Amino acid sequence: MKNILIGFAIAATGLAACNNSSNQTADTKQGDAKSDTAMATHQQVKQVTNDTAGTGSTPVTSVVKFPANELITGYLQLKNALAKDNSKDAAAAGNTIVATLAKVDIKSLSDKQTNGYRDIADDMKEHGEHIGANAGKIDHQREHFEMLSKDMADFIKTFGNGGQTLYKDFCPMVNDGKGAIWISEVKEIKNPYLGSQMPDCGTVKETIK
Ligand SMILES: [Cu+2]
Repeated sequence: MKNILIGFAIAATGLAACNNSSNQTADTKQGDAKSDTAMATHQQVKQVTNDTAGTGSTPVTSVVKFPANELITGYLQLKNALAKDNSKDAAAAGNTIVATLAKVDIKSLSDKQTNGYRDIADDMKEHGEHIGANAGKIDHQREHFEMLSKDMADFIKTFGNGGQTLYKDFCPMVNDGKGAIWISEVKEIKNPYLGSQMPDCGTVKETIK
């Protein structure tokens, strides 16, 4: 009887692997330390925007024009291309992300924002460039996408979701068994790491409204 129970336990663990078990450490690890600063920066963004709008004396051109939406859109295009195993479109989206980052007028951000942004943007740029330069090497693109997705999650925490509901998804089967997250605009799972091999592997871990 004991053996049977152990057998069940093992089977249950195996099944849970594609669902929810292994990522809890990942989420908690990433969470608390960062969220305080992230929230603070986010508040700051709002405040600055309001101030600028309020003073009236500020010329329209100096209003913070931060392409948060464009960056998110570029990332989502990349994510969808990878989910379709389309390395060429993924490369194009990687280049779009790099081009969008180049448009950011860093002088329009406050010092505090600039620091938060620089860390994320430098990293994003590097991954965008590698993805753009590696059409035809989808495995390599996916490695960079894994790191870019963490940047994107940080970016959204800091600068918001651009007004659209987003989902933070997790697949425990990739990244040498460590699992990986991605950001999606649809609730349905479409795995960008495994593509057609296992399109629906993963779960929604967080809804970002
Ligand atoms: Cu690379």
